[in-house]
Amino acid sequence: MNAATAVTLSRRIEDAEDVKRLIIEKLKYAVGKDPEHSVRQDWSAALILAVRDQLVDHWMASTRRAYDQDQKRVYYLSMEFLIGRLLKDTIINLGLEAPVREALTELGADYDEILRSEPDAALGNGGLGRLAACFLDSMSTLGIPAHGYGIRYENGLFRQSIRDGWQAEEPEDWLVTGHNWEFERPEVVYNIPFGGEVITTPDGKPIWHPAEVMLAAAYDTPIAGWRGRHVNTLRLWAGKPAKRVDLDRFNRGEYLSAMEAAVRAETVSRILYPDDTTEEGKNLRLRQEFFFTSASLQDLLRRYLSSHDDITKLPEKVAIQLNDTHPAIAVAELMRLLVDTHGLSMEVAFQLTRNTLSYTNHTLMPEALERWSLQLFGSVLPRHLDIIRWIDEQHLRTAAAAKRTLDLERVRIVDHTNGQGVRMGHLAFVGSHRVNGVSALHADLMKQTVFHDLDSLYPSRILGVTNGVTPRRWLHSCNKPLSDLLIETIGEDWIGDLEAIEAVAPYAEDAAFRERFRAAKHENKCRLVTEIQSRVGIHVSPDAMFDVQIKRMHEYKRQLLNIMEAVAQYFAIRNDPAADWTPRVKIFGGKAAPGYEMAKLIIKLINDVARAVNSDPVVGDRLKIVFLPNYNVSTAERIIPAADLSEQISTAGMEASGTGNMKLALNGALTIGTLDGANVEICDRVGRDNIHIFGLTAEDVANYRVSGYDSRAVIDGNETLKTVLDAIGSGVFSPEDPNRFRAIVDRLSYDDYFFVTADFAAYLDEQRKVDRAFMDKEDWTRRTILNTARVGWFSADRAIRDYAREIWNVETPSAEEINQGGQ
Ligand code: KOT
Repeated sequence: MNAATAVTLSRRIEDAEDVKRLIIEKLKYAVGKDPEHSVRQDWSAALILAVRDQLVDHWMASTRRAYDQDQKRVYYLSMEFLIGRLLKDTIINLGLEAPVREALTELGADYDEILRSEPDAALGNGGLGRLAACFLDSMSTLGIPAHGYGIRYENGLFRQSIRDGWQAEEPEDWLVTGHNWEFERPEVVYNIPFGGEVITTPDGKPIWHPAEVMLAAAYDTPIAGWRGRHVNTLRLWAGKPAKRVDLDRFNRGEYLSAMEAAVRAETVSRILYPDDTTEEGKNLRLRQEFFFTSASLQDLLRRYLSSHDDITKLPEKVAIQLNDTHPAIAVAELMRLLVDTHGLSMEVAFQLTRNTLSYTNHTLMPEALERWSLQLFGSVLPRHLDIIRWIDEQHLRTAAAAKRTLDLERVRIVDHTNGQGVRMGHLAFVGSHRVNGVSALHADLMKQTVFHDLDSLYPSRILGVTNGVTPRRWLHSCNKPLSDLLIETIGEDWIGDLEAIEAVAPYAEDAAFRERFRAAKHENKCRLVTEIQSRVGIHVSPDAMFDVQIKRMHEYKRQLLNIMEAVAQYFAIRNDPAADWTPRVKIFGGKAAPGYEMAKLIIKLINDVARAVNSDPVVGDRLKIVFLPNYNVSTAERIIPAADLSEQISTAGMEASGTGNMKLALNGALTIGTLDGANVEICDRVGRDNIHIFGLTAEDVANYRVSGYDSRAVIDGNETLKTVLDAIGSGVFSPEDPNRFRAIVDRLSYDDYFFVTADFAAYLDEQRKVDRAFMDKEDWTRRTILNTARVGWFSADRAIRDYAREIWNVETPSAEEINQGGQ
């Protein structure tokens, strides 16, 4: 045994004694604290460092294997990674929960408290960022050599508090207590040029003379998958100045301006844009996108060239996935690097680029489709604008040669018509060999709408890869009562192969099992009752139905429809308190973009209605309304296991997929939803009897958009709807400011773009069916078990296998191999 192995062995955890020894060692020698005087923060740091050590050998082995076997690598470029806390998941993935718990108890520390003290890394806004995090987990689980590339934001998504019912925002400083998972890589830095001009040499070669060059510095977080055998890297880039201080200026006493370049460079990774539909702060946003994309491409090319000498074989060994258009500049940047740095021709570079890149679209909402003005684009990335014009010319030739009547202006990447701009969706499409939607319906709508012409030019480029979620975090780790019951009943194969969860379906007919399934749900509900009491001071009963809508606040997601139903129900209860009501707790959680006034007003409406309902003694436990502040990954992990009803009520055609819908169904909640996004496929799998579908279809909505929709007539024809809107609009819930919600009622009356009034009656009908169904405890439980049993297909592992097969051309092990411990 050589010295190196000896060190390795001494760090391996076999039992609680090892854990104790390692934690104490970390406390003393890494955190620098005497155990006697250590606070929770120190214990947390020590535990993370000790657990992180467990990953290192597997991490290095994974890297070595990729090199030795010359495996194809996958690079997932994403502006957002909503990873949340890592400690509990990593401990569970490594199978270390029992010894860690025991060790901490013996050391007099509280395991759960320590887990809670880890900051929730919110480097993302919502679904898109959380999907990226689930995909990292699955790529590690499947042993795919992969890197996530993103930005190491100093401030993640803002912290939300509710003041007097209104959303207030404060900066989130997750890095202040130190990110103990990461390894700084001071040696991995790249130049990132910006601005300036392109000058063509006498022999016709364009040379970019940037006005400014900053640095991108790498920070690595190891990401372990199930059983921890394979460990991948999340590499996040921080902006650094090429020169920290301008000494000349400093010596002249100009202290602030001496730091100017440093501040400018660091600004690029300062904050995550809190808006998940519109682009703001355009210049900085464009710089952010280029910054992390360029650093990532330079890094992966360096890695490729360190073991290959033929750059033209790049697509055989590298697949790059663009998570929406935020990294779409990769098309031009990869071309630039191949042509300007590696000397390839434009034609060859374009072939390689297209064969390497692929693009995932996450929304068709017009305001979210990125588009940069030519003026801005040319001033920040002049060389890229030239390259994009070249690509556009080639593309236009393809279009002109196609035997179809096409409006050529509409398919161009560079829009020469209204306002002139670069269409990033078009750029990503033209520069990719595969373009995917995130549900079957969404992929269809891509072909029918935004990408209709491009689809006809490049047929079979578009495909659907329905999203999925990791069963490790979203069942096994967040819902111990249910996970334990499942393991006892059907074993633990489902953790690494979620489709195996189908084996629990027959138990839906077993009364004793149903009882235990209900008991698990009840335990989770009791935990949430305590949290609701302590965080917002509302007492709710665990026997009531927990009706949950947790997601970003957006008009298309229609939290408004939900709260309007609550108002209708409130009035009905007041009218007839003695009737046989099904007790309900409506639970909301979600952040509104700070500049999105309507979404913020809807938060206020929810809280104003909650105040009236919760304090009305006539109502009592029949209806309670709770808005839980600062919804994030960790709160989701506590709410989802406790949910009975999952609200997935977006305007049909607008939610690309949804992933909360999958997590909630997996944890035994029934869905009330529209036929939108992945709800359609959830319905197909759980069966029409085990889901509550209502409302317009995407086709209905599209037809109304053409023929016109008259919400006034609908309101006039529905007494309940009229009463609800009159009450909201006249200040029944805001007596101190009767006109507060006028804008909401006006919008619904004159321009109900999200079809809230159109779906109102159907939604209320379906909710009453849900009420009746919930009263039949045995049948309700039977249906919830079937939901859990039948949504195994919505595993992120399945989604990643689809990407690997259909897009990346990468092999994955079979489910049996995963469960038997192979790679
Ligand atoms: C935000 C800005 C621009 C483009 C897309 C987005 C976006 C889309 N952010 N989150 N999404 C959601 O992505 C999820 C994962 O695919 C979907 O499940 C969800 O329906 C999208 O709204």
